[in-house]
Amino acid sequence: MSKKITTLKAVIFLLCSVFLLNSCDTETEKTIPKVHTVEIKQMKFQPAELIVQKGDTVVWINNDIVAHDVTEEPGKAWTSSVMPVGESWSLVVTQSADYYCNIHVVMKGKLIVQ
Ligand SMILES: [Cu+2]
Repeated sequence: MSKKITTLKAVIFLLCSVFLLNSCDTETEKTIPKVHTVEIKQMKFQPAELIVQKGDTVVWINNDIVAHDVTEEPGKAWTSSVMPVGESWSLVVTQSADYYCNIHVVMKGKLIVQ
């Protein structure tokens, strides 16, 4: 009885391994989403223009001395809400967008999906 269970466990383990290996193979064929970082510093988004692939994640980090936000322009389709100093906020990018800081409207940035 216990030998059967051991064999069964071995078969399940083997099937899982094959499955995992297969999913690894298919993963390498796709474009693996990247994570990009935009630093907010000295009242600027750095870099202000960022070229990304669809599905990539952009992380904004507020390394300035005042609070900022990241808001889509012109429709406010998405917003980080207020980001205190030291906070970060991320977005999975599906389309190109212009954005700005709703607190300091002169601060502008751009996401370009290629
Ligand atoms: Cu700001």
